Amino acid sequence: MSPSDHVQAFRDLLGAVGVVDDPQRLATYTTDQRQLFTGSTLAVLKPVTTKQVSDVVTLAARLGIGLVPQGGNTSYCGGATPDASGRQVVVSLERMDAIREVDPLSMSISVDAGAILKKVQEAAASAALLLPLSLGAEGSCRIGGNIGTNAGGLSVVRYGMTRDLLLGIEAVLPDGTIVSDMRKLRKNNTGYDVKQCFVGSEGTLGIVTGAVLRLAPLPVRRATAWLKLAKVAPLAELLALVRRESGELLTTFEFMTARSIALATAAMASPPSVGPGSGGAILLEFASSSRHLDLDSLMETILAETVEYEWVEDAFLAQSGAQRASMWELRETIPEGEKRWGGSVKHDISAPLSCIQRFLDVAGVEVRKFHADLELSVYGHVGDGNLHYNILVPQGTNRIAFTRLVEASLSLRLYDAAAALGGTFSAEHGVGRFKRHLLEKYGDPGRVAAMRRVKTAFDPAGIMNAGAVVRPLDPEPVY
Ligand code: FAD
Ligand code: 2HG
Ligand code: ZN
Repeated sequence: MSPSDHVQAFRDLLGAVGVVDDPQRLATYTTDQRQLFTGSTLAVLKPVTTKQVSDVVTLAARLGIGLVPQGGNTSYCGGATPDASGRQVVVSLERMDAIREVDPLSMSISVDAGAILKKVQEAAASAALLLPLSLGAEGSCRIGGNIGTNAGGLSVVRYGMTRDLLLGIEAVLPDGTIVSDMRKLRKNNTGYDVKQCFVGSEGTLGIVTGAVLRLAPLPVRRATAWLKLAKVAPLAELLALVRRESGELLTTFEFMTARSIALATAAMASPPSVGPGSGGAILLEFASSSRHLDLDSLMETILAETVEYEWVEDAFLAQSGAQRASMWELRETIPEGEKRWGGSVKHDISAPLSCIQRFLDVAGVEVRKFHADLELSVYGHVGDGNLHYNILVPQGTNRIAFTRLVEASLSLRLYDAAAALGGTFSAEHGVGRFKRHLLEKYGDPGRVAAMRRVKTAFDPAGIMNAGAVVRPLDPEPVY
């Protein structure tokens, strides 16, 4: 069969609107969002039911065509981008975006995997509940992608990662079998927790078509503060103090350096007047669903203590919803600020909290050894031991060439530093295509061997997202 026969076979299954093969419309699906790599696809398939997904997978397996599941295509590591062989087909879940059910008493929401995260948050909020997953890409990323990457974001310190929110799943295995386990149960010790296999699997084990997510009570009280850090502020100790005094109320502890703040500010139409101290800044938030707690006065008491320790130069408590939103917008605009600057080489570092400061010190030395004039944008979810340690592309430099140069040298020194402290090269963004060699280099050999066995057991023909995350046991098929 020729490639056009293959496309026709998929069209027979999905109808004309379910298959896109117009080259101009394919472009947004074949390039990763940072435009570091462009692959190709025979077509983009857009099923509308789980049965159609199963039919697509079965047909692809029969034709020997590889599949690349795609949600919002916001992956930072090329996980949703097909390779250049032209033998892979993108399966977009964008037409499967229904909110199936909100169950207020079970505190759960059941959705199609193509539902946009923000829409799911809104559906939960309309029932006075919170979907506690919050990230800058929430307006475009989709639940299947969040599950595929085990997305983290800005409230992990309280609610955990996507993994911790997943109660039930519906998915199609690489031979077309449908796993239909959309239960809302908190407890279900009936053997292997199959749904968790899909979390962080980045489309290599099957296609998620539906999910049940755990909800939390919707906070009605929030205290949001902006802390201007002193140069000597010890991040982990500061977090420990805040955590001890605020307990379960702490939802966000985000660190930003002055450079990151300046980049975001430059990209905002009306930035807040807050700025960094000599050691950067922290966005701190407490939230509660109880109307009876006075979070503002608790925040003020804790802030006074941090000032007494001389860790914080000054602190501002948001006085209105608008002020709060504007502090959050500043934080969430940092990636856009880096983009407008001309880009950055990203390092999504994780380290034990006790080693965060040590990582910053060692990494700083490595950066200066590499080049004295490099500029950094460092920020992140320090509450989770996660730093985005990004190197800004020097003005007037070719972004792609600079990225390749840094990734082949300095990046490895930074990952070495993280590894030496018990950390990793990917805290929340995943492995995808871009970091597969890093998993080989830094992953525990036994763990990588186990991953290969899981991959091969689920997908013996290697049909699902070949080239991403991990090589199978058998030679990888060339799709
Ligand atoms: P895609 O990019 O489409 O896919 C991601 C991976 O999941 C791919 O490997 C794909 O094959 C697989 N996949 C997609 N859908 C399915 C499915 N239905 N079944 C099986 N596999 C599937 N990430 C964080 O963790 N925290 C952040 O704070 C954060 N902030 C971000 C801010 C910005 C501005 C941007 C651009 C990205 C950010 N990200 C963040 C990264 C990204 O948004 C997340 O990884 C997100 O979860 C990806 O969702 P997506 O729908 O775009 O997935
Ligand atoms: C964030 O925390 C995202 O804003 C993006 O994870 C990180 O762009 C980055 O480096
Ligand atoms: Zn992040």
